[in-house]
Amino acid sequence: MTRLGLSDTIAAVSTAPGSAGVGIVRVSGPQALEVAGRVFRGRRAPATTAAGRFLYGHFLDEAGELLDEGLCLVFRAPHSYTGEDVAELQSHGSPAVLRHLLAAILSAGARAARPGEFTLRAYLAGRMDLTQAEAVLNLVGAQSETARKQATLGLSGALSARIGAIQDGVTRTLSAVQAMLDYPEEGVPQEERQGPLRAAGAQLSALIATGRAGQLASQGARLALIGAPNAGKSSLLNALLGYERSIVTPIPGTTRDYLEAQLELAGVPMTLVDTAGLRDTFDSIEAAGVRQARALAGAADLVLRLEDGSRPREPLEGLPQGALLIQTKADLEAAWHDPAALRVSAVSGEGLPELRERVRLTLLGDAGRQEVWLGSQRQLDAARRALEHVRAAQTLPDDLAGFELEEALHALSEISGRNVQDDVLDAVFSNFCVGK
Ligand SMILES: Nc1nc2c(ncn2[C@@H]2O[C@H](COP(=O)(O)OP(=O)(O)O)[C@@H](O)[C@H]2O)c(=O)[nH]1
Ligand SMILES: [Mg+2]
Repeated sequence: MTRLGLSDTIAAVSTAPGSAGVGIVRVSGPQALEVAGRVFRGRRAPATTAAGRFLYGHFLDEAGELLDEGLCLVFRAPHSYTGEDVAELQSHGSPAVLRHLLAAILSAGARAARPGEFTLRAYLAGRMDLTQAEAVLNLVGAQSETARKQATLGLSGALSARIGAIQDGVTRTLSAVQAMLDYPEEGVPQEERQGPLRAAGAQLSALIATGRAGQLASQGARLALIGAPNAGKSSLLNALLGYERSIVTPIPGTTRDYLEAQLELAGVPMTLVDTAGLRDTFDSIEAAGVRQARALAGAADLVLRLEDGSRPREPLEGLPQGALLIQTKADLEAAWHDPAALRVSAVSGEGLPELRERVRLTLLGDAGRQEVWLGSQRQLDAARRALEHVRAAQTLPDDLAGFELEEALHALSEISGRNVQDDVLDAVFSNFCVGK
């Protein structure tokens, strides 16, 4: 269904729902300027206006009644976002006006755009590849500085360039292998195949390592504070947030429910989860909280395991692997020493910068050192498949290696979208909102 319907003209409200100063209805397709002209009255008609100009005028509904005043921006193919003729109608950002204006445009001959259809058209017109289209999606949804930066890089084509370099290496090796099959007596040395393939494998591994970081940066990470009662969980939550979100008392078992707070930590949007202290208890409400805390620990991207540094240690059991050990109350005299523990104080603030840095390193790992990250699960899956084929090619005889290299190239070209089925496109673009 994706490739059909490209000859028609589509329209949608492109600004977010709700009231705003300005709202935009976008119209794209061969009839865009004519359709816009049927709902817009200005000094000239959009269809006779030069590309890159805007008109001031009035918007009218189907009955010819005044809807609003505003602007009509005129773009002509191929110099527009979609590569088609585009009219952008800017009215006041009133949901009522925009709804009516869109209805008027639809009865003037446009069809309602599907989610992501403007960007799909840009992709089909060759104005961007699939990594750039996905970067648009990530940019629109970016909730953190890191996510925004990565999306902007993706949009600039940096990820495509990185993939292209890997493709070049694999293609060169494939030609060498094929030449060897045609002229076996020439005997291309083994090293001529292994060197470039090792390089391609290393580049792919580095990119794959960024896949999780990319997802955490765009979707955010859940961080659970786990520990015995009075370990200082709620105090640490408040210290990281910079305000009193959670109740702190010297009475063990104060936090019986769990609570969440949002903050951006190390460029990643995080949900901090404060939980009930882990202990055996006869209080049925507190016991429910303890069960909940263990479940929250299991579901978190990272667990901070807090232990009171000023009291003798009591081991906590049943926590997920990979939890960060935090020794709290560093402003008091330490009752135990463990080189693995990070000492922090919610009172003096000591150790908090180190904690933030450790969280960043643990979640993003080496990805922090890579310039471009993979931007979607789809890209990650394809990169993993490409790596498998490259690795297989390293161990196989020439005729079979050639097949693996072709498969690797196929997977790589899926990332930039040179080689994808319609169902892949549908899956990508259906994640967009209408109007993008
Ligand atoms: N001196 C000191 N006391 C702390 C620190 N963090 C928490 N406390 C105290 O330890 C007690 C328990 O703290 P709380 O945050 O409620 O622990 P939770 O039960 O793990 O949530 C309270 O009396 C806090 O004032 C700290 O960094 N330094
Ligand atoms: Mg608490």
